[in-house]
Amino acid sequence: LNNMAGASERTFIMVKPDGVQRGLVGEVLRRFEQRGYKLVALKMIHPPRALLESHYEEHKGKKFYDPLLAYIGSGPVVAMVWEGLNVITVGRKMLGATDPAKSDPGTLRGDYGIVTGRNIVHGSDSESAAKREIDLWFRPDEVSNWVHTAERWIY
Ligand code: RTP
Ligand code: MG
Repeated sequence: LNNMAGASERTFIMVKPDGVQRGLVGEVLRRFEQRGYKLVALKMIHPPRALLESHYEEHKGKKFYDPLLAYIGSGPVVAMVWEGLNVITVGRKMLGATDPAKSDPGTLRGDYGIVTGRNIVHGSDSESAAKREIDLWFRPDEVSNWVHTAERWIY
C-alpha cells in the first residue's frame, strides 16, 4: 500500500517571540504532530541580528524590515524542522495568511493572531527557501533522520 502522492520533504517552522511568550509553542507542535508530520529538529534560540539579516534577506529595504528584525530579535524563538508529504505547502496552510486578520479560523494565525507585525509563527514558502532556512538555522548533526521502529512502547 503506497498512496503517497507527492514527495516527502522538509520545512522550517519557527515560533516567533510573541508565540513563545504567549505559551503557544505546544499548540504549534501539537498541530503539526497531530496532522501526521514528523519532528526532526527542535531548538530554542535568541537569534542574533546577523542570523535574522540572512533569514529575511528577501525583505531588506522594505519599510517593515527594521521593525520585523526588532520583533523577531526581541526574544527567544523556537526553531523546528518538520518532515512529511507536501509539508511545505500544507505547513503554510496551517499557518494561515501573513495578515492574521485575513487568516481563516482553524489556522494558527487565524485562531491566535490579529496583526501582521505579531503573527506568531514562520514557515518556509518554497522548496528552495526551506532548504536555505534549514541550513541556516541548523547544523547537519542537529537534524535527525529517525524512523519508526517495531517497538510497541506501550504495554
Ligand atoms: P513568514 O516569512 O514569517 O512565514 O511570513 P510570510 O511569508 O507570510 O510573510 P512575508 O511576506 O515573508 O513577511 C515576513 C514577515 O514580515 C512581517 N511583515 N510585516 N507590516 C507589513 O506590511 C509586513 N509585511 C510582512 C510579518 O511578520 C511577516 O510574517
Ligand atoms: Mg515569508
